[in-house]
Order: sequence, then structure tokens, then C-alpha cells
Amino acid sequence: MRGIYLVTDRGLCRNRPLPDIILQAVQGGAAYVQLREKDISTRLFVEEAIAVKNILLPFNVPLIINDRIDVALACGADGVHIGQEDMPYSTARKLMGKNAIIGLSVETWEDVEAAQRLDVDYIGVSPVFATPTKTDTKEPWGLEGLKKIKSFSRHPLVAIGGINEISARAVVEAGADCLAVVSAICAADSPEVATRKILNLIQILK
Ligand code: TZP
Ligand code: MG
Repeated sequence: MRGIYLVTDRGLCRNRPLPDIILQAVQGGAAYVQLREKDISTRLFVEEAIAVKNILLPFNVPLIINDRIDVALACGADGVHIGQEDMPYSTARKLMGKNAIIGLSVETWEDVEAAQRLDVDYIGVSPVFATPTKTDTKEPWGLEGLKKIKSFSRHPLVAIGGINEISARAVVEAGADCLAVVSAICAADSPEVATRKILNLIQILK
């Protein structure tokens, strides 16, 4: 896992259609897209996921579905992202198959240790910084927490929470392999330019 990982939030798109925002982000170089829907019907979620899958196909960008294995299977997504209260990893793996990308959020040190025994494809370090986008989080890891996870974990690290043009560089320097971004892309005047700027910031580090 590396580069920019767009996580969607339709409420932050300023009344612009979500598929347009997603297309702009991948045109700006986003490497992964996670569809995250908390408030729409299953019917609409599946329809949207199929439409997004078709948008991403020519770019070879994997589609990852947040929480919902059923929606991921229904749309032929490339993977799922699960949290500590979602379906257990082993069940998700059985349902999704060995080639699927499965990411797991870690919110506590116990989560990080437990993830060590799982063949997840990445762990989502959540949140790195406190963020108004998601307020029901545990204590932010901060850059020190991220560094500690990097030195312990065998998994690629996807950092999430408060990542933007200002913080991106430090987050990569602290050990993030990949940056998950919500508001700094979804709410940007130009999601394409915003994605490219963050990508450029981290590419000069590699
Ligand atoms: N999980 C942990 S923080 C977060 C999620 C979905 C939201 C991150 O949003 P932003 O706007 O990139 O800070
Ligand atoms: Mg979840």
C-alpha cells in the first residue's frame, strides 16, 4: 500500500455528486478508493458501488467498501475495510476470498497486537489526529503513536485522521505507508488538485 487513499464522505462534497469527486481524485493520482456510506439504503449503496467500480476500472484503482461485506460482494469490489466492531477478520476473509484487500482499523495498542496474528493487507491507524470528520474515535495516536506502531507491526500502515497538505509530510516521515484522506479531498475546491498536491508532497520523500 502506498500513495493516497481516498475515503469518501458524501456530506463533505458540497452538493457535488460523489462519483465526480471520486473521478477527480483518481485523475489527481489517488491509488485507492474506499466507499464509506453510513446513511444510505443498501439498494443505493450497491448501485453506487457498481457505478464507482466502473469509474475506477480504466484507472486500475482498487475499490474498497467500508464495513459492508455484502455490498462488497454484490458489486465485485476489490476489498473491504473493517473496524473493531465489524465482522471479524477471519469471517471477512472467508467470504471475500484470498485475493481481496482487507484492511482493519486499529484504535488501541491491544488492537495493534491482535492484528499481528491476522493476515490483513494493511492496518488503518485511526485516528492519527483528532478530526471533525469523525468524532466518535478513541484517543488519537499522534505521530509518536504512529512511529511506535511502525516499529512493531508487520503490516503496511494506512494513516487516517487529519491528513492534509499541512500534515502529510510529517505523517509519512513518522512511518505511514499510505495516507487516507477524507475532507482535504472531498471538500476541496478541486479534489484533483488537492490530491495531486498531497501526492507530490509525499513523493519527494521517497
Ligand atoms: N476514521 C478515523 S478518522 C476518520 C475515519 C473515517 C475520518 C478522517 O477524516 P479527515 O477529514 O481526513 O480528517
Ligand atoms: Mg466500520
